[in-house]
Amino acid sequence: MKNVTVGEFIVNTQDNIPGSSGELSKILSAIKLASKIVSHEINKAGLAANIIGAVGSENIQGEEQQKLDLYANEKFINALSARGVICGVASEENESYIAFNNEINNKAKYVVLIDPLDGSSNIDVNVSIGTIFSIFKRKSQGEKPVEISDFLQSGDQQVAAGYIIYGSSTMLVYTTGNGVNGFTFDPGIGVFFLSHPNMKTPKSGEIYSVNEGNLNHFHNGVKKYINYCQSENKEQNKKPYSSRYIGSLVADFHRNLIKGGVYMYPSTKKAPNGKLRLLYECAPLAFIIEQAGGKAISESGRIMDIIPKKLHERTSFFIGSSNMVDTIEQLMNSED
Ligand code: AHM
Ligand code: MG
Repeated sequence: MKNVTVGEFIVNTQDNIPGSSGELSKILSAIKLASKIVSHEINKAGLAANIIGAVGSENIQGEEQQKLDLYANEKFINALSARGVICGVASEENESYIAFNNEINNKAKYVVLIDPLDGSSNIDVNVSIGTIFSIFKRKSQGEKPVEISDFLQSGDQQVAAGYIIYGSSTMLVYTTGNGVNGFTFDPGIGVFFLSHPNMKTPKSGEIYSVNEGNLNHFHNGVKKYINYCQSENKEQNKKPYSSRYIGSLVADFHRNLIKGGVYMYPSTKKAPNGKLRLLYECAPLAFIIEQAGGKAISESGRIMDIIPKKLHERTSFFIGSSNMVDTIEQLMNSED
């Protein structure tokens, strides 16, 4: 098979995107560029002491910011603004959205929401981390600065979404609503190649991923599901599932997408609305899993249906193989 680069793939599939005028391709290309720079920096983290560790500040959500969080944030935002193809960006690391308020960017149709470096508390211990992004069409009138309403859209309105995993290799996985494709970075020549075309997740899996330290505070339905995961049923040929939790959303999601499984971050006493953020963590991964044949829900329904009220809104989150998510939903409904 001919080696297809992500650049060639984007150009070749652009015609399948309704109303595409090349701008979306340029956004994906900006994300690709920033991800290479970030990947390079992450790989040096063990060698360059000045790039690991906390900055000493917290983001708006009270989380300690790592030096690489801020580095990645700057690289993605700079790459996205430079192409003149988006009018604004919202990031986990910034309290408010950023309007690229100039003549060229104000004419652009799209906004991007991004978690530049998710799972960054894992950087110092050499565990996989990731970037998650979501792309929407602006709703407000063009040629004016973007408004908050341009960002507060339900997951169903996404035009594209994806993630980059900085793992044993760096991969870019994205969807524009026509299936999911994965590209692996070849650091020798600095190019992403199509390695996982048309990704589909198994309907059922045998992996569950959850921070079981919080078990006592979970919804009764979730507790029952975890009990089910651990149980054995000879008649149904069910063995206990494997528990796998990295604590790095992109890495846990990526493994489960390929092998089949479910990732859960239920509401807890400490995080009554869940911990993860709807707009730049949950909704983009929900778009991807649905495109791969899986499902994503919160404790009250489908993730892609939620209309956000604020930029950094949190939600409970259950995502993965469709049969597994269905069972969780049934158990939660029966325990109301
Ligand atoms: P972050 O955006 O501050 O990195 O937090 C998100 C991370 C996810 O990657 C991960 O799945 C989760 O938080 C782990 O949380 P916990 O340590 O509570 O299990
Ligand atoms: Mg995050």
